[in-house]
Amino acid sequence: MSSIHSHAEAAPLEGAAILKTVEEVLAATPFIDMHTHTFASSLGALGLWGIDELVTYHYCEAELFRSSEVKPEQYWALSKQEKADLIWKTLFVDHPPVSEATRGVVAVLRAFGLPTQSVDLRAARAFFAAQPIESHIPNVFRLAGISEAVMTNDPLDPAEAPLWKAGGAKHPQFHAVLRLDRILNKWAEHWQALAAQGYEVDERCSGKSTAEVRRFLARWVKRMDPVYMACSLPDTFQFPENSVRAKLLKEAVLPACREFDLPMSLMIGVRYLVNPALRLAGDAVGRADLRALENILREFPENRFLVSVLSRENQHELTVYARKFSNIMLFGCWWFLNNPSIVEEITRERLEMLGTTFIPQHSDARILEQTIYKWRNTRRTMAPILANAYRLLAEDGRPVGRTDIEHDVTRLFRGNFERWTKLGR
Ligand code: FIX
Ligand code: ZN
Repeated sequence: MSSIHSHAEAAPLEGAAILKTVEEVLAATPFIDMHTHTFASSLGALGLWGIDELVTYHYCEAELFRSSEVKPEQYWALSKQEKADLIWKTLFVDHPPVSEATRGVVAVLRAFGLPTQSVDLRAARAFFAAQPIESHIPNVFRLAGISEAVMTNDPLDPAEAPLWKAGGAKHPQFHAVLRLDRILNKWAEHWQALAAQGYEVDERCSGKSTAEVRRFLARWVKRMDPVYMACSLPDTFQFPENSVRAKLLKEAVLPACREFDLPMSLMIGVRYLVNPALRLAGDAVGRADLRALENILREFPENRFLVSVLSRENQHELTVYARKFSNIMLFGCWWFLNNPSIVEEITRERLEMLGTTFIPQHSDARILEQTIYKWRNTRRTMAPILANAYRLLAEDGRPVGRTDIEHDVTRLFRGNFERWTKLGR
């Protein structure tokens, strides 16, 4: 990254010019979307896209049950199109779509020049049905202002694993991640899947089990070439702990991350399926005891961690931990935090306490076109936050130029992730 000193003096920015320049630089910088649930087209039907998927996003499903008399069991019995029609009528026709999730669908329709106030989804369905996915993906990424997306890939997913064994997903705009929730959080349910593949593991994770899990991870690192390993963790997560999860983290996953020089992503604070009837929409949030994270950061200084925490109440102490340990990179305003009012609060605090040494956001898109509105929202929220920081810096006596802004925006939305992973090497 070039030195910033030469240009700033040349063209110090003042007043409205600061915000205008920040907006221009945010718009012109292609971001790396470092956590999504989107998939390269070579992974086929795993990748969700189009209007029916957008409208039946689990965020919208959660909101449907607040506005409709329909019961979850009745809803799940409907076809995908019937579900989408019901949600469209309930959340977009019967009521103005003012929530973040419903506004997002409107923003996607407008991005493609589609009507946003139709009584039905016929026009949108016809449009998306006419899009060849091979050209649609780069077009969506262009509209979203991202150069590449990082997937979430589960080596024990019966629908996904065979696709990787058959050749996987070589695509310049998609990077893989080895997602380990089934192994770390649900060992009792999934150890047999490893045993069935010839790994000498057992339910109590004894004997050769951790070494065999390392062998399994090494096999999948070679197969997927991931940019990091990842796991979401409950709000009750503890470390150290007398548990299979803690043992696997310590003896298999973190050593494998060191062996392959990969960061480990810890996404902490989920209360899984507090309402199982809502399926994917049934998870909630809980405040976590971040001393578990403190212990991990201290005990494994040779490991790099990408960390996102779900609870708003945990954010300040999390940011303080990032000042204490240089092996943690904070990322994103995850899931229930991905609302402009909360993103603003968290991002201001991080900027004040960490400068530009964090990754402000990821989209967590489950449907391809969601990247468009999620990054549009992020750019819209980030601009005044960064402009305010530069205004204060200029007032304090250090003029700010366009190069400073380009430097920081690139660092926040590309450089930090590239440095933390091997993407930059
Ligand atoms: O664990 C995760 O990666 C979460 O992002 C998802 O499980 C969650 O369902 C989601 O879609 C959040 O936006
Ligand atoms: Zn996610």
